[in-house]
Formats: sequence, structure tokens, C-alpha cells
Amino acid sequence: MPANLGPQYLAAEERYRQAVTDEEKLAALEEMLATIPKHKGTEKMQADIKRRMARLREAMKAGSKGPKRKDFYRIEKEGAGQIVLVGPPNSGKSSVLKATSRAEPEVADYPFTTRMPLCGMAQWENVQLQLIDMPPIAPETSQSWVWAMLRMSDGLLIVLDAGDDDVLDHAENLLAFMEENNVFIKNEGERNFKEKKAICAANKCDLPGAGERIELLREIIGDKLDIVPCSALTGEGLDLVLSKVFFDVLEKIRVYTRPPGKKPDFSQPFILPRGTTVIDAAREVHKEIAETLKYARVWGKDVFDGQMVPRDHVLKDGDVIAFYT
Ligand SMILES: Nc1nc2c(ncn2[C@@H]2O[C@H](COP(=O)(O)OP(=O)(O)OP(=O)(O)O)[C@@H](O)[C@H]2O)c(=O)[nH]1
Ligand SMILES: [Mg+2]
Repeated sequence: MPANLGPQYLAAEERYRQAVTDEEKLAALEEMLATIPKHKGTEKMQADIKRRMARLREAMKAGSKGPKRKDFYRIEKEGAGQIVLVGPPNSGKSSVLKATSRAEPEVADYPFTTRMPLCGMAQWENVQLQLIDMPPIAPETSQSWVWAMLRMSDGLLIVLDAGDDDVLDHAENLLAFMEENNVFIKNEGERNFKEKKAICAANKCDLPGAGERIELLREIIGDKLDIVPCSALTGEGLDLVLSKVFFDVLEKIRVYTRPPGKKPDFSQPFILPRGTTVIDAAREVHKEIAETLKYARVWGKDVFDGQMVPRDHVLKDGDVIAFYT
């Protein structure tokens, strides 16, 4: 008898295959059991799922007695979004984290310096971005938690060494290796959980020949990735990298509210998704405001000062809004 598995079951099964932690595996198995069609044709599969669940529960009970394995792959998100630094050995990932945050990662002139993830908050203007430094992406370091962290992030910052003659090969190998491990870069349209937004920091642009290599990179992988020259050593370009992380990778904007009779507080932006409308922003500020909103006035780039706008007006980065209820 054919099993006739539904889409919900198949999605749960895919989640099971991708699961890294025991908790994730158990949750996926529970959903598989709940959504599998219950008839004679699936009896064996049902028994198998139950067996796997029992085994997992046993393993989890046994594991909780001993010292706990560290959950690298679950760094709590903070700030405007979580960005994972990705790159070949020695490209300057740790140096980028060090130059943009208060974190103190180990930096060294030999490859495979970084072994564990380390996060830091990078400040760009009035926005905080969570950057996670990672071991280099290479067959030697290809462990499931590395890929899980890439997938769970809000986006990727690919760091390449523009001072290296082999940078093109490194870039192509990196992207191919990521795809082999089910992490795809997709900068347009809807994305599923395997597809990530990314930009590329062409680091070490202070070194001789970097300019030509960056041009080559743009020719070869420029349609896939925005290439932003920078130097963790001199600081050049880092601001632009972070602004592109905020606008293009995280796809966020900042808006400010103007309470009646007061000045807006520019140190406290509301960080909202690109495409946010006046009514979306009102909901974000206060539910009651959204319920009773009549109109709003906006000060910004695309409107004249204090222009009255309808509820479905799309906001731009830097807009100041006054809500009228
Ligand atoms: N000239 C120059 N050197 C840099 C720059 N960024 C990093 N470096 C040097 O490149 C080497 C590697 O830097 P790391 O930051 O440790 O590189 P990584 O990508 O974290 O390396 P792994 O952790 O081994 O993957 C160090 O010697 C750094 O000082 C830069 O912008 N310019
Ligand atoms: Mg490192």
C-alpha cells in the first residue's frame, strides 16, 4: 500500500534531516508522528519513528547527567540582526570582528586560528549589529554545527582576502562548498531556510594588487554578491560594509517617532523591515495607536516636511513620524 505522505509530513521529515540538536530532532519526530497518515501502509514507519523517539529520549536523559555539551549553534540574537562571518582560512574574519566591535578574538597570520564561534556587537551609526566570528569554512572544519549556525543566522558576511593571488579560486571553492552543504546565497525574492542573503567584504584592500583582484572578483561573482572593498587593518570601507549589512542583508530601515510638542529622539530608532508602512510602524510603537490611528505626518527624504500621509504609506530609512489618533 502506498504511504501517501502529505506535505506537512515531508516538511517535518526534512526538518528531522537538518536537525542538529536532540531537542530539534525530537520535535521533528513528534511532528512526523502527528502528521503521518495512519493506515496499514505506514505502520512500519510509525513504529520506526516511535523507536527513534524512544532512543533519543534515552540519550537525552543520559546526556543530561554528564557535563553539558556547549550549544554553539544557538547564540541568542541581539541588536538589529545576527550576521555570521564566513570565509576561507586567514581571510581576516576575526580581524573584521575585532575592528568593528569590542570583542577580542584571536588574530594570527596562520590559518585555522579560530576554532569556536565568538560574537560581538558592531556599532554602525545608531544601530547595533551582532557579528559572529567563525572557524574558516574548509573541509577540515566542516561540522554540522557550523552549517546550522549559517542557516540560523539572519544573513552572511563573506570575508575574502583581496591581498591573496588565489582569492578567485578561494571564492569559487567557498561558494561551491557551501552549496554542497545546503547553504545557498540568494539575494532576490523569497528565501527558504537554506537560502541566505549575503554580501562580500573584500578585505585587506590595503595590500598591493588588491584593486585588480577586486575587479576580477566583481566580474566573476559580482552577479551573486555585492563586493565591498575594506581593510580591517586601516578601517577603510568597514562603515560601508556595516551599512550594507543593515540595509541590504538585513533589509531594515530606521524610523523615529515624534511625540506631540517634542523633538524626535534620534538615538533610539525603531528598527523595522524594509517596506514597513505607517500602520505597521504604529503597531510596532503601540497597539493602541494603531487601533485609533487617523493619519500621520512624516518628515523625511521622499516627502516634504510634515507631509500628511495615509496609513499605507511606505516609510524610508530616517523618516520621522508623528501619529495622530
Ligand atoms: N594587510 C592586512 N592584513 C590583514 C587585514 N585583516 C587581517 N589581516 C591579517 O591577516 C591575518 C589573518 O587574520 P585573521 O583575522 O586571524 O583571519 P581569519 O579569517 O579570522 O583566520 P582563521 O580564523 O584562521 O580563519 C592576520 O595576520 C591579520 O593581521 C587587513 O585588512 N589588511
Ligand atoms: Mg579567525
